Amino acid sequence: MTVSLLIKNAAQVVTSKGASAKPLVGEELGQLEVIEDGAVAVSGDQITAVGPTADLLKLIKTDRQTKVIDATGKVVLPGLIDPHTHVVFGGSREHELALKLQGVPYLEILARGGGILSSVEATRAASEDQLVERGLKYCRQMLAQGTTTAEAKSGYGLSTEAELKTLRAVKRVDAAQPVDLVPTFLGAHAVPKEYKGKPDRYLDLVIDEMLPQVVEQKLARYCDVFCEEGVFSIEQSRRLLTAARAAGLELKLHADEIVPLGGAELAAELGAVSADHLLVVSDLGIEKMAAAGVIAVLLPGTTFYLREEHYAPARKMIEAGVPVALASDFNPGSSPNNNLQLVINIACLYLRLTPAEVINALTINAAHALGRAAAIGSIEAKKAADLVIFDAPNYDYLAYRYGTNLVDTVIKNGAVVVEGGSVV
Ligand code: IZC
Ligand code: ZN
Repeated sequence: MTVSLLIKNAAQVVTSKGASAKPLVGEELGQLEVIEDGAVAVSGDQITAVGPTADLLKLIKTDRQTKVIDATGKVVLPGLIDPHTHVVFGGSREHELALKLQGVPYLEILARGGGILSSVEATRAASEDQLVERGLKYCRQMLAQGTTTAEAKSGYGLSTEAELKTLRAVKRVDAAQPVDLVPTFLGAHAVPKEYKGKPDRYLDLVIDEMLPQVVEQKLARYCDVFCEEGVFSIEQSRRLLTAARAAGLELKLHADEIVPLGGAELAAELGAVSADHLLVVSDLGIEKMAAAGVIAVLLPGTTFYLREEHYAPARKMIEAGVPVALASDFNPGSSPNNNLQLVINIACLYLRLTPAEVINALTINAAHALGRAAAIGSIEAKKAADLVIFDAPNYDYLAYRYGTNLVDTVIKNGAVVVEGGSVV
């Protein structure tokens, strides 16, 4: 078999194996296949073989067209997957940093009409083209940092027109650059100022007007809600998500981040794909998520940036059999970071995950959180050739170094899209 791309002599090729049908849980989360002096062969957009370099060289043929990458001293991983981002938005919120440093809580800034609502003003004011331009910039940054697939939520429009504009922008950004974006409708991200004090009236608009158009125009795969005190209650979240499910969307929730309302329990009740954040999840919520197979998408970068004292109880969830994934939560307020390498550091240091657990949580389990595990998330024959080569002698090194982009090469669908650390 003649291959179009060959990576050889890698210090390590690191991947989960055989976990494409179900996310990794419990002790499985810490299990990785590590191939020393490894190689990966790619034909077109697919991985065709993976194994020790010496074995692979016997198996495959190269010709003049084959691109050969010598990964001596480097580590090859599946492309990183970011299953929770708000990557398309207008404006930025650096002006809130001073308030934050004075100790004004996140929900208080929102209640004063700032926070999410300040990003809503800027997003409404931006044209679709301007949103696309900004989205492209952020995706280029993500790609250069090793992310090859990401979720992208709406939620800074909060009117029918501005939510549809955002989701159309997501679609255009997806089509115009290598990072694959999986779209999520988050019309229930906050109550816009026109509906202040009337959350149920606003939900009527989301359910009766926005949702049918989002579905009809095929602009989203998932529906999400910010289920939080002062934002949307359990009952309101249930009402929206039930309607979204009936309309054909799969479900995600911002759950139990600041106040323990029972978002995890609701996620299990409704058969959501994931419940995200979970800093203050209850023991019952953990139990129900494990039983229902709801993926916990943990966002420790946000906990860090909000300076919360307690991180999500990741070890407890893993021990209880909840499938755990990780994401950046890239957004203009609580997590203006789109580098998953920083999430690796924070997850190890503060969620107390091992580097192996973190890699699985950012690859195969993240792929499950986006319903894409049959196609991406591991280095296995027939999967899409989405790969990252890190300038690191072993995978522990990724958790050890921080603050430097260690990406050397990124391959998306078999094409080299980052080389020598720069987007090509
Ligand atoms: O813009 O603050 N938590 N949504 C829910 C966010 C944070 C994003 C933001
Ligand atoms: Zn979020």
